[in-house]
Amino acid sequence: MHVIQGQLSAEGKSFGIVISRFNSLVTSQLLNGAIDCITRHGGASESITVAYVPGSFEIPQAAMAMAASGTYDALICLGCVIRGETPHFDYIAGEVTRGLGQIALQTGVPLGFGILTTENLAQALERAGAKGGNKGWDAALSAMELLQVQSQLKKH
Ligand code: INI
Repeated sequence: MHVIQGQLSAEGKSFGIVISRFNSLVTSQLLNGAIDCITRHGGASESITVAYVPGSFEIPQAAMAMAASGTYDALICLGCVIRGETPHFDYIAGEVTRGLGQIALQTGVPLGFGILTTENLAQALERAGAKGGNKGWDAALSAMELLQVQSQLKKH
């Protein structure tokens, strides 16, 4: 039996992080979580590049450029879309999710999805370093694990 499992290690790997400035109160905490996760798993802070974009709608465009550059072993995308009084939320949340899914499949670059989609600010803050954990940390860990799974699949 062959079992392929990703080691949780960031040693020697380079990471590209795309972060939205919109709702920066929340996204800055997601960024702290992602960086903390990478460095506590052996990654070097010099191997992390952070690209800021205006809002979540722009995240896929920057992520695509980073993925196409071939410079990064894995990408982590961080954003926060909070529901308002209009259908705007649904369009942005749908586009960023669809766009990042496409980039992940088309480029094969491991991509951690750290986009919060919440009903209100309290729910977002809960998931950005409070009782709901830190989804930036989780996205970094997922990208790292997938990167290691892919490298084992290539060797297998
Ligand atoms: N961008 C977000 O990241 N989160 C939001 O909640 C949000 N809302 O609600 O409007 C948001 N809008 C900006 C959007 O992502 C683009 O930056 C903007 O439309 C310019 O293209």
